[in-house]
Amino acid sequence: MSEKVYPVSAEWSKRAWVDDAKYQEMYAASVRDPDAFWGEHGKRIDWIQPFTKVKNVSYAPGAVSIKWFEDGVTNVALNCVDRHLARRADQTAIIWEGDDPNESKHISYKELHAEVCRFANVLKAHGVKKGDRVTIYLPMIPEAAYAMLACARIGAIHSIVFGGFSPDSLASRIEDAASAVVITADEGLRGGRKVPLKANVDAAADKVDCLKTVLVVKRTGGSISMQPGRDVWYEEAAAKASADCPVEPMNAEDPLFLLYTSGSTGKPKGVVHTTAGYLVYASMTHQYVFDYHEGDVYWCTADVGWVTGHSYIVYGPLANGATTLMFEGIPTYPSISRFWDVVDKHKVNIFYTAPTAIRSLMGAGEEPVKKTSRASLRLLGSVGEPINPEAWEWYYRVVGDNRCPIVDTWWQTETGGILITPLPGATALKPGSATRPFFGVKPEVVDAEGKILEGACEGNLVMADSWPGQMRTVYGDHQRFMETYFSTYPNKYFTGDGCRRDSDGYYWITGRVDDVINVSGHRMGTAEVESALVAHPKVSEAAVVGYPHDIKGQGIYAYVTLMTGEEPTEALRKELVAWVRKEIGPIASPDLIQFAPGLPKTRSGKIMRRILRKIAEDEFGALGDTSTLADPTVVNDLIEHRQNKR
Ligand code: 6R9
Repeated sequence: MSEKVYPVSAEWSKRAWVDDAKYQEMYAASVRDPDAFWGEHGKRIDWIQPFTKVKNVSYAPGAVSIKWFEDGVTNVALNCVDRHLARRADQTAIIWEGDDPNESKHISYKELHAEVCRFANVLKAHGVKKGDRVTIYLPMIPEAAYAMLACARIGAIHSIVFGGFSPDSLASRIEDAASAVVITADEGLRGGRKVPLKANVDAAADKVDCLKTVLVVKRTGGSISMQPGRDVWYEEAAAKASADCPVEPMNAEDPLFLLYTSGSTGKPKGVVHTTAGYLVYASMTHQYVFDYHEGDVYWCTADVGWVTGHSYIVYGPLANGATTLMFEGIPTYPSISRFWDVVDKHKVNIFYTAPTAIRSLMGAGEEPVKKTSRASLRLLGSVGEPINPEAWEWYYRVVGDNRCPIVDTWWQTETGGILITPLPGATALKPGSATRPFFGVKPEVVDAEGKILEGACEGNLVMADSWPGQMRTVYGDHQRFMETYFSTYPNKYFTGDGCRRDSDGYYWITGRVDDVINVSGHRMGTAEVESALVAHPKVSEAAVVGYPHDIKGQGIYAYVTLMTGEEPTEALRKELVAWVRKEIGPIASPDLIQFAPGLPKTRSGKIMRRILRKIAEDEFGALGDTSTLADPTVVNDLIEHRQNKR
């Protein structure tokens, strides 16, 4: 662990919204009296009917219920668009930077308003009403933001599916949400390559019954097939739609969106976020964590298919009247300097990306960074996985020229917004540490039995109380919500992460302690990859674990047992990798497949992943107790195979 500390500069503590004294004061107030604190900050958004109640939360076993501002009425699009028209109609809301560096555009708040209204009217014309679920499967084009805000405007619940997911993954999400409308594009464009989005929707549509309408945005003009009666060109429908659409009054606790995310067991679950608490929390964290001030140009490089794109490309920044940059492409196209070229082109002040991107750019050396100016940059951010101190130092020194603080923000799809993070004017930085809790956040470190650990310690990370951005339920399965997050440690929210707290009270996230792996900042349930593998006719059993990977953080390691008589060939290995890509999507591609004649199981038939993890990590000496295995010799076979492969 790094011992280095980077103190807050005098300039930063002066210019920022909060310095350390103010942080201490606000934090203390937020946990002493959450009702008073959030009652005040709840006013940062506009209300159609103000709330009179603030927090109404129970983490009680079997009766978990989370409500914030429950009698207030508002609308997210009203807050992200309409309320800015009086003061900033002509200010740029979204800077869109295309995959091709010659393509970009600025969308003002006034234009955003017209586009969102038009989109909302198209949805209405196709029968979408308040409470209906709309699936969005779009590339990183402005229409993605228009579609999200259009849903919010009319009270429909959006469910965005990342464009890298396969037709099967898309189909199961459409089905689970019982979504009648899908919004997609003919094709996406990333790094000069086309992504067959509409063709994927066609394949998914064959597997579901609920789908009635597919709205297709024209992006590349590539040839696709349109099914009459079902498929509609968005541009044609929009040409007939009015640029005026009233906002639907929404209760604070009406759902805003679903976002499917992987857990340790079963199918991905639909994380439900609601209207007001989510928006208050996303906008407040965006302002304080990134120290957003009027006129700043802010860029988060995530995809809107992930929660980071929801909260910190669209909702948080737009609620704050910010200028948010949306990037269609990838960091290495057309050259490895692309991020920094875009920073210079649009004079970006605040830049928020993932450790995996930093590590991969680090590999190409300093020159592609140093040849750009980056003089506009003031603040850097990191999210998605633990950032190793080497990558942190490189980001700080090479990208930030030793003058930009880095906010290492820890949070989850479930948390809606950032929970543990430095504030740039308040928090001395330690490379690799997400540092301290945001206002209203009460982290605790517990041991396996649930005992609360004090002072410097290491254990599992839980939250002792709720914050407004917390997820409310799993779509259609409140029982699963309670079991997943509130049963391991009664009366606490269990994050699934391990962490260390040092003697300064700083938190160091050590990674997942459950069967979730984090590949380049993307969450994958080992169970999902396993069920894809065993669906292959030649596979009898599979066990998947994570292992340390230089660039991705974690790679996917699959142990595969074949059906009797099948040969473990190189060709079959390739076939299985391609199979998983097809079943789930490229982000789930196994990095290593080890054919295993048998897997280490307990006498009751449970696979002992702890052992498989250690073997994948090459820690053969640290296997722990293997005496409960049904057949302990399996382990030696696995180690031998692993060693032969290196
Ligand atoms: C926002 C997002 C959540 C999991 C989380 C943790 C890991 C995210 C992190 C981090 C260490 C950080 N994680 N940020 N670990 N330091 N700054 O990524 O949401 O996709 O749901 O992933 O990612 O393990 O539990 P999500």
